Amino acid sequence: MARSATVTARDTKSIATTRARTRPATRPSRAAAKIGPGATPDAAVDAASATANSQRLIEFYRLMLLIRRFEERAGRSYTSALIGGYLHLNLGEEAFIAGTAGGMEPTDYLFTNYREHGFALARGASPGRVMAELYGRTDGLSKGWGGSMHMFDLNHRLMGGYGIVGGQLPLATGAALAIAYRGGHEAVVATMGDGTTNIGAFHESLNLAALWDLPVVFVVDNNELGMGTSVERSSAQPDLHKRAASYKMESARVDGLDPLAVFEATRHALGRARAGHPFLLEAMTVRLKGHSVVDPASYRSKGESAKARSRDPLARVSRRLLELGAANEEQLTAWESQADDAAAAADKFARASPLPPVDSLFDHTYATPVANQSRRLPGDPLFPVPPRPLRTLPVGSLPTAGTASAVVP
Ligand SMILES: Cc1ncc(C[n+]2csc(CCOP(=O)(O)OP(=O)(O)O)c2C)c(N)n1
Ligand SMILES: [Mg+2]
Repeated sequence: MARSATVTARDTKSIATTRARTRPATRPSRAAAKIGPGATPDAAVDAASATANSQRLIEFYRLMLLIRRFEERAGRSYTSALIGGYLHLNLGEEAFIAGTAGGMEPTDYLFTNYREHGFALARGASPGRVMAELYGRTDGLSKGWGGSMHMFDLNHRLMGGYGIVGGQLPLATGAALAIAYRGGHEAVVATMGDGTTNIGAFHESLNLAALWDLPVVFVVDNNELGMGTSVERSSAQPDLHKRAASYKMESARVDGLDPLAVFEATRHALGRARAGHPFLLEAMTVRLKGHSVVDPASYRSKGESAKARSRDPLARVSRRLLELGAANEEQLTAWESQADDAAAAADKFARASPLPPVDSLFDHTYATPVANQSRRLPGDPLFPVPPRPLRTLPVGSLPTAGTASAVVP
């Protein structure tokens, strides 16, 4: 499939213009209406929590902007053939990521899939190191060995980054089992796509987590599409959170376009998990572009694509900030350009980072050297493996059928 059929400069621009230029609503917020003469003590509490929520919403929005600008820039570099391999972007899932990561504690562990750049940023990895990983450079989060789908950052307890659909789920369940043995406050969050709920590992993991009361929250990012197949066409029970019932597991569905709702839901689910009740959370998100950057998403009608664009979470949150009076147009514009600058700086850092030396290509393939095996792949033209000396056998020495084996190595 030709890359030219993917994210064009015009396309990215249309996504980049995420902020609907709406007027601030004249209607005051619920909490603001309660302040002033006649306000009750409860109103003061309400107002304080409204302020805290506005502050949190601003932080989430700025993170969402960073993810959006980062992803758009990565998409451009990919279509310019500066980034190789696959590239799956988080365009449309920014609110979900901000809320999920925001609801976790720094000591919690996150296992996710190949659509994870935003999660790496949200967990606190430097944008430059995340971008350098996409470029396959030594300063990358996985030293350039992992690329887009395999980001690891132990410092921020980001445990990958997996290209095999559902591959992260048994590992996350195992990590939760280790925590259960060890004791303590930590918990595990395992995110996945909607299509992943039809993989065997999903059911095996939920079953064991429920049987053993593990501190794990399974989070489904329901962007309504596997690669190109809708949930309705692929899942007999399209209300995916209801699948938890098979395992007597608690579950909920949340609006994945609302970062505060996702934040609250994640905190609640993690609270339950820490108390030994694993949880299945389903967040309804949207995928603004194709499955990966090379997918023109021609299986979606124009109407469906337009509907997806109308659900852009950035436009929603910026509108809400204006309505709440938590930000004005100038602030929104300033935050946009700060996010632009951060993505540009990440790109510059990545391009300046050296490529790993060629002879380190197979380093870290094995945790420990495997006995009697070359570290290089046999037949690899870069690292020729010395041919094995051929043994010529004297005539008549070959074993005949039925005789004890004279094994010829
Ligand atoms: C075991 C396995 N089967 C198939 C694939 C190919 N594949 C990659 S992503 C994907 C769709 C997954 O959809 P979903 O879980 O909804 O995640 P999304 O990409 O929408 O985030 C498939 C089938 C794979 N990587 N691994
Ligand atoms: Mg999906």
